[in-house]
Amino acid sequence: MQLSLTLSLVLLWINVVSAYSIPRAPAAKCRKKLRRKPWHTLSTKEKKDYIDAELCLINKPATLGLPDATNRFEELQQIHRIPAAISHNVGAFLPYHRLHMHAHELAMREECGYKGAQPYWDEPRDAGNFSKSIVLDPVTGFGGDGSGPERCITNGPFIEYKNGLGPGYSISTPKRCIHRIVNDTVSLSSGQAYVETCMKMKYYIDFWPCVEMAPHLGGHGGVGGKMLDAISSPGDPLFYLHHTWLDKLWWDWQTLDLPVRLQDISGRNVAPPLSQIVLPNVNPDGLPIVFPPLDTFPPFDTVDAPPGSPLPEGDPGNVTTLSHKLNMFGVIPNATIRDVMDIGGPLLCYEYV
Ligand SMILES: [Cu+2]
Repeated sequence: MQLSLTLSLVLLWINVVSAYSIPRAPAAKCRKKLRRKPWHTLSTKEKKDYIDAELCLINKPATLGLPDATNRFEELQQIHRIPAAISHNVGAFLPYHRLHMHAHELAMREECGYKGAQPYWDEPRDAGNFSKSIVLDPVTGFGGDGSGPERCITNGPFIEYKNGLGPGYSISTPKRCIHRIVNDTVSLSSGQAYVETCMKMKYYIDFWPCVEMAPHLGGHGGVGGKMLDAISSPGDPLFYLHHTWLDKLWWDWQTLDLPVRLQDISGRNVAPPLSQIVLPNVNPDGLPIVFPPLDTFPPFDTVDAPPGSPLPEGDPGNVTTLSHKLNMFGVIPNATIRDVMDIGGPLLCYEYV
């Protein structure tokens, strides 16, 4: 009696824990892939559903006890900030962000009743002309450019939202509006010519830095403000559309030689401090890269990882390998790079259409 009571209490506890704190384990097989589409092809209703789900995450209390994150949206931002020094300028850049996009998509679907997939911003359509993009539409999109000394957004569904995470690793008190400094010239780096340069790369060791430089900069710098914050940019919901597009670029490149590129991962796993990285001003094909004005970046003293930040785990040496661990800090189970190489695999189970 005593034993069976203890046993059933243990089972009850396991049920409670698995229902509330450990997200569902992925299916053993991918049966029905989620279809990720470009934003401009979504219906008005699909756009609204996505934005409503983002607002739902913003309005849901935090559950993980991560420092300074006050809601679910900020927990997803915080799991980008904490490991930012080991997920940028390193081989894990694309795998880490692939899993992060998946975590966001899953949170929307499982916690906010969203039925769709994570959309992406097809940036070459708007490169050089971000200010006119329908992504920034005040009614069906994410609101437009910022204005005034604080460069706060002045319209759109996120106008009321204030975020305290950033700049860089620092915290803002009081919290700040979502700020943007749209720059059409900087957005040129998301153009097709830059994408094609990267697509020509034979190995991941060249492909990853190519993408992290020009197309990656185009979205972050073309929107500017919060989006230009390498550490805290997931405080602007546009972050997820931008990085899902970069994920698509990686997948497009992988599919050019799938058997080889489902295995091809490399690159250093520790980067120099962000404030010491010197960026090239041309891409590998010699196309010019225009940077946003220096004073629009987060202050240098806020971008280097604070003491105690995580170090890479799972690689036998200083090179990124398939067994490299991707830490999601409880939002979803941790995974390895091996788990995210195939977007149609059992863990991720999506496709780009
Ligand atoms: Cu990032």
